[in-house]
Amino acid sequence: MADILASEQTSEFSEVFHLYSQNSQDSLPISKLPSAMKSIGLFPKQSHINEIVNKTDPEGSGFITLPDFLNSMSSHLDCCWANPEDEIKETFEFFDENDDGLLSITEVREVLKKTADSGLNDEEIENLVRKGNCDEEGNINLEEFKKIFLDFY
Ligand SMILES: [Ca+2]
Repeated sequence: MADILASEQTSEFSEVFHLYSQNSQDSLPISKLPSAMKSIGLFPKQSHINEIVNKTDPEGSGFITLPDFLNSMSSHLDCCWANPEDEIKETFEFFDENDDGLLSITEVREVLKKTADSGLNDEEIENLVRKGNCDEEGNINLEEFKKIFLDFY
């Protein structure tokens, strides 16, 4: 599938691959995969990551090779080559039950817990929540919510 990628994309993806694989030239640690994808404009959900890992690293080595990386990126362009902002707005509105355009910190925590199929623990959620600037009442608006969420992605 990599041959359907424009050569420009291929070189961009290779560059990112090498950037994130720093210590080992030929393989990218799976743990760096989300960051690598994010830096090429993909916003994969944890389920996408899992799918890639299952396909490319069935023996659980914890690494992904460059050809596998390129193949995975080309087959995932459709599903995650997207700006997640619309999805974030929808999520925000869904949890903003009283429609005042604000979410309480408690609500944000719930959102992160429910949407995070990444197994974030309480401490990680807490760190994400703290990144958003809330007002005196502890409410957070859509802009701040986006910041939290984009970091989370
Ligand atoms: Ca509200």
